Order: sequence, then C-alpha cells, then structure tokens
Amino acid sequence: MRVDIISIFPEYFAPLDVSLIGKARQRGLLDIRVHQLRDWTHDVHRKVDDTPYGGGPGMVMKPEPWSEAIDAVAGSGSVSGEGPPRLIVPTPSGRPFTQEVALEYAKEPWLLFAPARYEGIDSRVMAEYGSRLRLDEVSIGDYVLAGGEAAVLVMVEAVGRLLPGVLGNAGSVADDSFAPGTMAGLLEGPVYTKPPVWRGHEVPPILLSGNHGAIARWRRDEALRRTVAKRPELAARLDPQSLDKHDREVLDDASFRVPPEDMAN
Ligand code: JEK
Repeated sequence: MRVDIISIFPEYFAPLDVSLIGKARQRGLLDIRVHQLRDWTHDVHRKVDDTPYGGGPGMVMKPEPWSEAIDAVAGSGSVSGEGPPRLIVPTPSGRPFTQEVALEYAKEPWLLFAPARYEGIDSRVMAEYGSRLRLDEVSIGDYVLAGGEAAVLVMVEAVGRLLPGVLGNAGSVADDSFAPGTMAGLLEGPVYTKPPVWRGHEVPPILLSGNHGAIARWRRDEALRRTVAKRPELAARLDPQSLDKHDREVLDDASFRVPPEDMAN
C-alpha cells in the first residue's frame, strides 16, 4: 500500500519509522511518503493560513497550497495502474473512524491524508475534491485535537497492521474486539504471562490447566463480563443469535439487561 501525507509538520510523522509500521516499510509492504505543504506556497513567508471570512477566532488554511499539493501528489503516478488515491481529511466533525473503516481503507492500494492545523481547511477544498476524488472527512473520536496529524498516526497504525504480512501472527487480526468474526463486538479478556505468581497475584489456574476447551469458554466469559461492565452499549448490540445458553447465563449473572428506550427523545 502507498500512503501519502501532506502536512505543515512532516517531523510529526517520525513515529512511522519505528516498530510495526517502520518494519512494514523496511520490508516494502508500506510505501509512506510525507510532504511539506509549504513546498506548494509561492510567497517568501510560505503562508498557509489566513483570517476567517465572517470573523471569529483563529485562522483557516488557505485553499491554494492544498489544491496544488493534492493535485501534485494525487497525480504523481498511481500504484500499478490503479486509480487516484482515496483522500482522507481528519476533522472533529467527520465520520467516525472505526475498525470497519480501517478494514475498508486496508483494501485500498493508495491513501492520501491531508491533516490540517488552525481551525481547518477552507471548505471549498472539500467541495472541489469531493467531486474529483473519493473524499472522506473522518474523526477519530469525540474530543478536540490541535490538528489532524495525531489522527493520521492513529489511522495509519490501525490500517497498517491489517495489511497482509504486517502482523506476525495471522490470528491476531481476526480476534480483534471490533472486527467481524468470532469475538465480534466483545472486549478482550485479561491476559497473563510468567511468572505464575507475581507480588502475590496469581494467574487464574484455568489458564495453567491445559484444558483448551475450558480455557476458551473462560476467556469468552471474561470478555462478556468485561463488555457488560465497561461498554454496556456494545453488549446491547450483541447479536442474540451469536449467544449460546452459557453466554446468556454469564450475561444474566453480570445482571445485564437491554437498556430501555429513552422516552426523553
Ligand atoms: C483536524 C485542526 C483543530 C480545533 C473548532 C471544533 C467544536 C469548534 C479544529 N477527533 C478529532 N478531534 N479533533 C480533530 C482534529 C482537529 C483539528 C484538525 C482534526 C485540524 N484541528 C481544531 C477546534 C476546531 N471546534 C469542536 C467547536 C477546529 C479530530 C480528528 N480527526
């Protein structure tokens, strides 16, 4: 997969040189290219921002550097004759970035990220590229960042680990809490390694039993309990067809009830 990133802070993406993503790049599985937005300005000050029309606080990113940068990068030769990249613009008002979206992006041959700063990019850029490329405005969560760069790091890591050959253990992707599959919609249970007793805390004996059926059942019980305790809204969305008799007993024991309709709405 090819990934281009256009930003006024290329240094922000140094973490993509290390660990899982860094290794995937070294192995040629990921081709990440970071570009300085200011390279597409033409004034001595390399100005990328201006005051907002209509007034208000902060500054807005000018459309011209973005359009020149996106045109140059998106037109810089596709991946093995494929089409143009998918354009992804992080914004607090975007479509939620979820594991489903990560799986969708992982199928693309080419992604182009456009992380902004200040109060965001002049909206005419989105109007223009929304009709020229496949454009996604996405948010990584309901909190306010100072810019889109951290969101791009999050998305590249979430997408990168899904690419074929990037994770060592092929099973780990299918088991992800939010991924479609056997553990769909459940939080992960607790994990343990050696030593068997640490500061008086024991590893649950079932995990040392060698009884793989009983271990799988125990892990599912723990996942169900944890999901009810920490994320009841996820538990409420569990497919009833995916719950066996034992699951229902565990949920009942965790005193899980489907939340009532909110009459206030
Ligand atoms: C991209 C600039 C900073 C800060 C205006 C927005 C309601 C008005 C822009 N999940 C996420 N949170 N934040 C971002 C994100 C933030 C960004 C940019 C992404 C570019 N900023 C900024 C404030 C405002 N307020 C909240 C009141 C706009 C993001 C993602 N993805």
